[in-house]
Amino acid sequence: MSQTANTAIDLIGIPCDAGASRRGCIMGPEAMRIAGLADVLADLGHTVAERGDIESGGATESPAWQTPDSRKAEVLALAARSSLLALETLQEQRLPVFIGGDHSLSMGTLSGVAKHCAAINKPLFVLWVDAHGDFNTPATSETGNIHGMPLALLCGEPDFGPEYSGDWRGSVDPRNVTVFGARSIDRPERQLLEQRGVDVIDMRRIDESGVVALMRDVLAKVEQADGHLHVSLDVDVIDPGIAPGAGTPVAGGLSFREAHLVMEMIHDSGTMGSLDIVELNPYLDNGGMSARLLVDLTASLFGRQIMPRQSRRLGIEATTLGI
Ligand code: HAR
Ligand code: MN
Ligand code: MN
Repeated sequence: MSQTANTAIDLIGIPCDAGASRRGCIMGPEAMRIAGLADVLADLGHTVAERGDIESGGATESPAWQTPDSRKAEVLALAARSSLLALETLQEQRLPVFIGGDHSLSMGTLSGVAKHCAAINKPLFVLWVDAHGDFNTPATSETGNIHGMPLALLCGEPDFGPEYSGDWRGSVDPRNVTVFGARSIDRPERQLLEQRGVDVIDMRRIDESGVVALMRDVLAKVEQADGHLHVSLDVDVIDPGIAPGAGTPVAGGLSFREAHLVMEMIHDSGTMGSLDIVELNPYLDNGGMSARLLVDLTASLFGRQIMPRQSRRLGIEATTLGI
């Protein structure tokens, strides 16, 4: 399934911050609603269902009072529910948009997506758009924060103890993963990413080659394999100057137009079948600035265009398709 005109989209909030060290991204789903996400997508001609929030358990208690074990348990319980919901939504031919919440939620969403892809025999590709690699393990992490680990767990790293067992473990092939926009990767994390064959498109490569050439290669692989593309969009990939609502900001991120261009190219490829929007921290945001930017980026992902243009794939005017 892809996001052609009139896609059935389910908006699913996953309010959690137990995977992060700074609180606040539990408010991310509500901020995205206030910034108008549903209306913007409906205005593009899509059929949008607001599915509300996944029950997040004990997240109201301050993590400072919680033990690392109880936070871990909370992350894992939420992942189990998210995984089921991802699978169910895709089985119903709807495109799930998961709104976080910290990035640990992707172990749940992606494992459900992976199950769906396995059932319909479609190769799964992951585009992890993030300042970070999120490829730490409990053995390599300097912070112990689970939002820095989901990709490693999904890609089957053995360093995770039995308490991490679940469908997510090893459900993603690291050779089908691209990290895009990276500029903060811990040393042992870098080694693992290299060893497992993850393609890390760091900011230097983006500076040197530009978004277009790099994204064309990424998307061509998915198109050739007729794959399902899962996009996991971490707000901190964008430069903190224009997206301050991030708990772990890193200087030197994607510009406004670079970020939009990535989204526009994904849309035009017609390959995206599921999406996470994560790490928005409204508590740190500047009057909704980052939330609004994320809503606009999502609009680009779902077909908003400055001017109508030739569809690269079909070779006909996009306007005649109503997109
Ligand atoms: N690499 C650091 C760690 O493991 C920072 C991870 C920050 N992660 C996110 N998601 N904000 O990308 O703690
Ligand atoms: Mn992340
Ligand atoms: Mn990040």
